[in-house]
Amino acid sequence: MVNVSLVFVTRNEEVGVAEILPQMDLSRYAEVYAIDGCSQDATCEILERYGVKVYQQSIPGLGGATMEARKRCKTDAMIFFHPDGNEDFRDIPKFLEYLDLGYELIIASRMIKGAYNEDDSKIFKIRKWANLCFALISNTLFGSRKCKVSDVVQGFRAISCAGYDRLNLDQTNCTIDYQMVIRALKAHLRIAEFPTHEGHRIAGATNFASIPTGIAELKMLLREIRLGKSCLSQGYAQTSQVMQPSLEKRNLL
Ligand SMILES: Nc1nc2c(ncn2[C@@H]2O[C@H](COP(=O)(O)OP(=O)(O)OP(=O)(O)O)[C@@H](O)[C@H]2O)c(=O)[nH]1
Ligand SMILES: [Mg+2]
Repeated sequence: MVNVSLVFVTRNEEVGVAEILPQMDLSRYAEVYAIDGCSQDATCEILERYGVKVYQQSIPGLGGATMEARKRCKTDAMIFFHPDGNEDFRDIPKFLEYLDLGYELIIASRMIKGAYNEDDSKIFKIRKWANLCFALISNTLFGSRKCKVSDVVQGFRAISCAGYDRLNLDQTNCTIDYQMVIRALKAHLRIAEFPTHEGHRIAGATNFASIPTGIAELKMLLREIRLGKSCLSQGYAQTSQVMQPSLEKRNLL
């Protein structure tokens, strides 16, 4: 069985953490820790009360948090969980199943059959459509018929440390998740997705307003097009392109 770390990623999420943590079974993970972005509220105290070790990130931003998570990780893989209500903690064990099957990047998708996206209740699904456009572009440019990702900006995901290290990720801001997907496609990591239901933020406000986030994603995408595969760590070429099973087959649970 793969040794896995569960990583909480938090910035001022005291209400979400207080509501979600008591419902979680943390005993299934080899390590559990949080990467915090200088929370001004009681987030860190609540996490520590439930036995979760909290590290402050040395580089600001969501990408900085991801890099800190990798730096702190002593296991084979990391599952990223954001305890603000958007993500269903009951889906976390599904990542373990896929990691044990040898997948290197696993994403809880809000875009595939059986999933629910917060925008699904709206007539104009602006955020969903924008994210589907980003997915279409990266799949067309870097994916293949059998190796595609439907939810490229979803942070609720798991990645093997070996896979992560091949990607040389360098975005310190909110574009880290999309960059991870693009480079995973470039490097032919073994990718799987399963459907998830997106919930509502329990309290507080988003850290990522749509328009500046969209512009940042676009800039990062253009840079990735320019860089091609030169950005990957040496050794990526040895990785074989692994056939991805169909979405139905990948929906194991
Ligand atoms: N450690 C760390 N966590 C962050 C940072 N920015 C955001 N987060 C956390 O990352 C997660 C995602 O941020 P959100 O603001 O919820 O982004 P979002 O899910 O697109 O927005 P909502 O739909 O409003 O929830 C949350 O758990 C935040 O607390 C940061 O700079 N450092
Ligand atoms: Mg959120």
